Amino acid sequence: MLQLRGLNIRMSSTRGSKRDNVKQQKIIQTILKKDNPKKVGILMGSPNDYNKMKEAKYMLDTLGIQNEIQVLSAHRQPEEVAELSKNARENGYVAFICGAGMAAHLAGAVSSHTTLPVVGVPLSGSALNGVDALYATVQMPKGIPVATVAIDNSTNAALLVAEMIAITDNTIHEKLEIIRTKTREQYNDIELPKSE
Ligand code: C2R
Repeated sequence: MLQLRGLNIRMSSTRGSKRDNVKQQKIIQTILKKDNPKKVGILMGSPNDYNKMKEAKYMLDTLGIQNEIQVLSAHRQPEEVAELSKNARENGYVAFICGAGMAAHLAGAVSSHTTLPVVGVPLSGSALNGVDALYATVQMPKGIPVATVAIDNSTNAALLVAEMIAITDNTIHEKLEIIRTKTREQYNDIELPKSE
């Protein structure tokens, strides 16, 4: 007997038809999913970062990967960042994408509290055009890793996280292959203007 949130599910072993067993497995999987939904956390340091970070959400949605996007600043809300990242695994997160501009501390702060993968997106918009955030995000000390993508490229952050998930998820793997083929085909037929 499997017990989940007060529900008792009888596991049929040798008795019961194959169809019943498949049905039962599906019910169990649905309950497990509900109890522990796997999701990617998309965090950004300011609401002003949303236009750049929404691209990550768009890509994850396209791939059918559950995600949650929210504003959370390590500088302005250090305790909330710690709370979220310390309990992330138990709350169903599988990875984080953190976008921040200027003195970008967010991705590193999240990574310091969890061993889940963290991808940092350095954001432009400052007087230093994102180079400040790039250096801050990429230059993590040994032991606290942050995978850093190009300035403002939150799409690549989503693709990178999807590739991690695809190591054990064949459906996501197939979708990634389709996207990759489409990207290649887009560049195969480009005609340049003829020179005089
Ligand atoms: P405001 O526009 O809200 O003043 O923010 C944000 O990501 C944003 O790009 C200006 C910039 O500050 C960044 N910020 C960080 C962090 N929190 C906010 N880099 C952090 O915790 O790293």
